[in-house]
Amino acid sequence: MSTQKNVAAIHDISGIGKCSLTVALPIISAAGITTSIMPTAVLSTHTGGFHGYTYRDLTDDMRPFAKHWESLDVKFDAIYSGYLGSAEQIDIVCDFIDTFRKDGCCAVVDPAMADNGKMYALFDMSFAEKMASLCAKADIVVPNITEAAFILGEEYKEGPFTEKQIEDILYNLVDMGPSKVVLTGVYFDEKQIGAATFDRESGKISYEFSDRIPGFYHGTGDVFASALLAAYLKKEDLGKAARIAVDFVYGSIKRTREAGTDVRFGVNFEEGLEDFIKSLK
Ligand code: PXL
Repeated sequence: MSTQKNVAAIHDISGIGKCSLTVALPIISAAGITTSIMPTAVLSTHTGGFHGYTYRDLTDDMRPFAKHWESLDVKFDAIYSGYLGSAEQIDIVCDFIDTFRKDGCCAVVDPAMADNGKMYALFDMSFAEKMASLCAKADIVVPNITEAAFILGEEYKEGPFTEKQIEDILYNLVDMGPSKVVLTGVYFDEKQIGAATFDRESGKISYEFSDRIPGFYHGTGDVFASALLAAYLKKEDLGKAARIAVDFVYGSIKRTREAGTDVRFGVNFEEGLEDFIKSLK
């Protein structure tokens, strides 16, 4: 009998828009993994394209949450952080990792803060610098191309990319501290897009692509990182986990495009969960 794995997921809850905890929880649970959640904020919707959203900051609850969890002697196989609302929340997550990362627990940081060359609403470049300090502490970082550039203090460049450009980004990120990187939004031509993975220990780089569907689909970074983490905990192979996550995101975007729904409301990942579960077997 195998023991069920446990992930501590630290992200916001956006009531509408399918991102952060509202995708992390169903996807990681579907993989048969326990998810312990620490909400960083509660919003009526995410901040990408909606106006008039509510924002309840939960920074003051985060340290008491961690203290209580510590008293319960809980163990995590992974700590997974995503959208964080402030520099103080980044400090809290750094301390959380110091407290709970033991016995093979890996810290996975999705520096969810930017896309398409721009920081998300509510963030500035000083936030990117602070996020770089959390990435340095992580075991695995999962940035998109924009986040990677901002974390490295480099200028954002649009693709198509060369292999050399992507590999330089992977090497530079690993030099900051994490032993593994999964970079999303990688493309060498207009037909395909996907992820590049790099594992410092094995020195292995892998590329996992799918056909490119035009347009911008909100929340796909969170769907990708959640599927990647779940698959990595099951398969223990970064390249295979990225392959599964790329296919899951591709299917989610395809269904959403075919349905013609407003992309601010997120992608239809739910109807891909059955195949996702099968791919983990
Ligand atoms: O990871 C995307 C995301 C998550 N949470 C909130 C957001 C966004 C992107 O805009 O606004 C609140």
